[in-house]
Amino acid sequence: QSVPSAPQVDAVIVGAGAAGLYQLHRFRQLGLSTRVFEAGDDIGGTWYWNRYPGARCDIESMTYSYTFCPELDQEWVWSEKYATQPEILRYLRHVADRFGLRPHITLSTRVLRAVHQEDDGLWEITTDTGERVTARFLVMASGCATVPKEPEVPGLAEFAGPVHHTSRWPRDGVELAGRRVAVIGTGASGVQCVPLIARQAAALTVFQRTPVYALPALNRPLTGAEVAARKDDYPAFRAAQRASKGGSVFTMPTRSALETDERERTAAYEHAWNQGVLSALLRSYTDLLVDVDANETAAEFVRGKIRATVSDPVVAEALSPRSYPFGTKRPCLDSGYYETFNEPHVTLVDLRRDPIEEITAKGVRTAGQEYPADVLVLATGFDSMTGALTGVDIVGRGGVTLRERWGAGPLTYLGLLSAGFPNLFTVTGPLSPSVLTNMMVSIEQHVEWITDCVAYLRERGLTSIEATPEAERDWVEHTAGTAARTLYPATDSWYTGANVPGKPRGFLAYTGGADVYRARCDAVAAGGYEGCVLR
Ligand code: NA7
Repeated sequence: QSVPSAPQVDAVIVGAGAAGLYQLHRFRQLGLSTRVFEAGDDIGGTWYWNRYPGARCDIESMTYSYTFCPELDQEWVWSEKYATQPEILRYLRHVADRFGLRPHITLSTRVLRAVHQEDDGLWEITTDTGERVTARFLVMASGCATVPKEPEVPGLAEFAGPVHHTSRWPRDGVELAGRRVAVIGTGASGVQCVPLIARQAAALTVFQRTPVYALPALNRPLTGAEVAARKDDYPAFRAAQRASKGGSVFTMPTRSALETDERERTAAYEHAWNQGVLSALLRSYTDLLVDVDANETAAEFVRGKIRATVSDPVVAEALSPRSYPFGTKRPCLDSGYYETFNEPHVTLVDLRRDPIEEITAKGVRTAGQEYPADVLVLATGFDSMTGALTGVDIVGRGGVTLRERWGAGPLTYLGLLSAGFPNLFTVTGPLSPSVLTNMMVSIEQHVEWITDCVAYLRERGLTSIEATPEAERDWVEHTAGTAARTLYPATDSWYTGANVPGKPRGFLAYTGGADVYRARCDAVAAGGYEGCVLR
């Protein structure tokens, strides 16, 4: 069988979440024939899969939404300060319908393999339904928290009752009423589901390895007046978001925590706490993410709040993070998380004192005792940022896979391109700032850069772009050097790959700020794609 020299489509996009949908829209506007493959049986990505009780975005709804379409901003009405998973999924479905995207999306189809063909420069993409498609451009819009991670404990298969990872929650829900439920993991997903599970379960045992810093969400319905006010101001607000350091509009700090006296500092933290906004506390002072002593003032403030909320001092202490600085692991927004541990039917197991030995048919057995359970919930996170990329057999120049090339850690130029993989783009890829920002704004920035790049090539009759190994190496070094000036890299977290055993260790995001990063990406484009070979 001969290999076709003209692609069957101009572009293939992997994933129909917020990134894939917007990329499809922009490619269609550019006139590219495009196919999207989505493993789920509906669109939505993160907001399709994560339907556990309490799943909610922790960036405000009127901020965490697409910024590109003023009409969309005017017609869509968010109901709460923080949108639930079902509401965000409804929004993404509305976007797909509004922009006529569905006919180009193939659902329930996972891309298994993508091979760059040396002779014609096309990508040949193979799916789990046996389809083969050739495309000039391949865009991985496969998300940063896509591949679920199970706990590394023996016996999971022995458990007699249902086991559900939070990101694979059954559509029809899980029968929790009257059941004894065990939750393993206390990251964002654990913190969100624990209070809701506690309301239904007869008994709830929460297995915590590392405590989180959780701040109050202070979620509430939005009033008509505030929705109207934001809608009036949306164009300016959206522009400010795009120009901002993290995709949200905030006043940035100007003072050092250590140069502020304690009373004033506590008042500032109290004010930040009462905003119910994820990053408010971290934005109180300039030095919280670069100076351990400065950070400790904020960390201790949060611990004080935990002590004031949790009535049993031993439980309060177990819930208080001490092993890492505040904000170096992603903080959480909570709605009643700490209060839940005051309930008589809720038990916290501190795995640092009493580690899990195995899962048995009847429950979870630690070194100290066996905790019986009828339902097991795994809120144990993801192989974040690289898992969805290295999980596909992406074969570049010389038959080298992305997995092999990234064996010691991801190598990207701007988080967008990787040397040896011509015409492969990664939306919110590793070594971009995306996971430290409002993801929607980072997605849009990447999609627009990719779209402009493809337009640039087509206008000039070029067919390929590829990062040079030198430009890539400089970017990898620059991101590592930038991270090394912060407190981030020293903390074990999914930001560093430390949550997955055997995963290479390194800070996986760019810490220099989305504004600085955007300027750099724009400059690269304006300079005719510096650091890339165009053919
Ligand atoms: P996270 O933030 O990675 O949290 C996972 C949690 O599961 C965390 O508390 C882990 O403890 C715990 N965990 C993982 N493996 C184990 C084992 N083997 N034993 C015990 N406990 C374990 O995932 P989330 O889903 O909560 O949130 C992911 C992000 O998605 C979130 O930050 C948002 O940006 C969206 P550890 O801290 O590793 O000791």
